[in-house]
Amino acid sequence: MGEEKLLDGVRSPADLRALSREQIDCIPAELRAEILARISQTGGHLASSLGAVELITAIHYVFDTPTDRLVLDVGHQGYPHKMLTGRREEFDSIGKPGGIAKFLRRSESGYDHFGAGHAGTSISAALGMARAKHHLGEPGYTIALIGDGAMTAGMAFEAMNHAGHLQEKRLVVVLNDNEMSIDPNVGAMSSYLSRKLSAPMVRRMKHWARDFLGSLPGDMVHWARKAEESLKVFFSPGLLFEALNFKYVGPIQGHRLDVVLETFENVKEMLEAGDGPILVHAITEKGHGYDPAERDPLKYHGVGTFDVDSGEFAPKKPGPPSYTGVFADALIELAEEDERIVAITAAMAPGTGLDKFQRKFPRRFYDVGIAEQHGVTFAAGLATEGMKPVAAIYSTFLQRAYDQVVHDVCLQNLDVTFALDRAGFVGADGATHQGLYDYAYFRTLPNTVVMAPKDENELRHLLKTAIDYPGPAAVRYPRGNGEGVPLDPDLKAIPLGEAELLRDGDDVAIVAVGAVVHPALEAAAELASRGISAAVLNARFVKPLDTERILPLASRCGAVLTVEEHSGMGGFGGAVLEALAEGGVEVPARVLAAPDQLHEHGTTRGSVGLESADIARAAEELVRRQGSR
Ligand SMILES: Cc1ncc(C[n+]2csc(CCOP(=O)(O)OP(=O)(O)O)c2C)c(N)n1
Repeated sequence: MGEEKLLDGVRSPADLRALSREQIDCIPAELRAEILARISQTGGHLASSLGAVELITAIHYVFDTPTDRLVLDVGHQGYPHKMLTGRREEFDSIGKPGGIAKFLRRSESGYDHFGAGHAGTSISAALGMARAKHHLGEPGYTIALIGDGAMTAGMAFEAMNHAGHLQEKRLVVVLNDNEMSIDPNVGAMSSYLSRKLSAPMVRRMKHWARDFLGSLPGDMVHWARKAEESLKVFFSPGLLFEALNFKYVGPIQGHRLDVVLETFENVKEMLEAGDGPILVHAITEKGHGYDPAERDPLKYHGVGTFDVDSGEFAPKKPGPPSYTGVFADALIELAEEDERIVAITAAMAPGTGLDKFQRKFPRRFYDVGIAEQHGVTFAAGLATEGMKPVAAIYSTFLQRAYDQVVHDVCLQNLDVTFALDRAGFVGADGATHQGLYDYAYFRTLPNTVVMAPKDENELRHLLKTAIDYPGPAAVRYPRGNGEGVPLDPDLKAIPLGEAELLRDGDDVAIVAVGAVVHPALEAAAELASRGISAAVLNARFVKPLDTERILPLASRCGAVLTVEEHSGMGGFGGAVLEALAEGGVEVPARVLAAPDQLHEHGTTRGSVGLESADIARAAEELVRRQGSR
């Protein structure tokens, strides 16, 4: 029998609010122990959740959730929230098919008011909720909890600007400032925020200034006030927010539960007195309360399974190099040859492999913060002057910068290379992170070249192809390990739009692109054993499409099956169907792709019918259909 915990009696925030002030003091330690015990078994976001324990506990204790809305930014820090809102028992299933999500979904709980996974959305959403309550005449405040990393997202400022303009009385923004994004945060804003003194010192300073002003003769007061303002600008980060019409509260020590509780009680009183919008600035430590994570918060941002006592991760199974690693090495090789190549990441240096590039070429590396939109237009600006920028951004996060891709890069036909990591299914991260829309969002744009390699070796060549191409080019590749194929020593550009016939056949043409080409080859081998002769064409290019190879092959085989790890709508298969229609090739055709639905965490190629056996089955059906015509 384990020790009895107060947390056992907390099934909802109402249970939490029934605890006394003495009792609530035990909750943070219990939550941390629980998060460690659970996440060490399943993997998940650790350091951010450990760092937000007191803030989340205090918000639920002081505010009347869910009437008061707590909106978490990104949602990766939300495990204490999930535990306090009745989902503690479900942590065994986090990130697994059918289980609770690693991020936030409205469908999961009445306490999750806004789905999240991408950064920077919380203030806009919370402001919208506050206005809705206003329009509907409903009670309640809205509280956005946002990290200093997410605060670097442009839309967070758009929302602050709007909230300040509206002087929204029901809105509280809690800035969880640990000076970290996934790794150290970047930007002038970040250094501005960290120019802080401890709260008591700031308070002492303000008192001193007030006493001093009171003692001055009238005409000197004006100048002294100016001096006080300058001092405040220098010592307190609040003025920036005050300029945006927010009442600034802080900085407070975000791991002192007593301080945090008292602050939120005061904030609630301010709200009741009509004193919003309010920004609470809390200083926290990423990974707080767990030594290994405090020492190396980057390592413990998102974890696999690990041993709590030693902090050691389960050993990785040896395997082929990751696509990310192969991309980074190829980019370094290319950059050694061409000084115009610079690399851009939006707060994802380790995730995209660009940390390696940064170590090699620190002056040719830019981390723009969680600012994909700015990152893309910044790349466009670099390109106008003859540089060759490579923006390495996850497929899912580039969605944020779509107009910048269209308006700033493609319409001006600028020489920007987009390296889209994590394309396809992403495993436990789920619906918010699936990379399933990039062919669609790129192939509709004039001037673009859109590519996907069949394996890590081809990635090297397609990266060179993209960088050599003097206009916008995107190359997308999946999460995880490559196929284990040998890597060619030299990089060579592939002629634009040239597909590759990997296996000839007569009965059906399987035209595949990206990481599903190898499964397509396996399917063809399987079909051969059943007496069906399938050709396999590795398209490599989604745009321009190799119609010179695809159309004759389709005509000759009399049936076409396209395969891609992308949404069927607007994807590669659609492009092939368009080309068949345009070319007057009338043969049975089918598109194998991700179906038009949400793909939650744990979705795999297998679960949506994109494995080799599914490809073989679909090809066989087509051949039968063709035979019965
Ligand atoms: C638009 C977007 N870009 C990138 C990411 C990847 N990402 C997830 S968490 C994170 C860092 C967030 O830092 P912060 O908000 O300070 O929270 P902390 O983890 O430090 O508590 C990043 C870059 C994302 N979720 N959304």
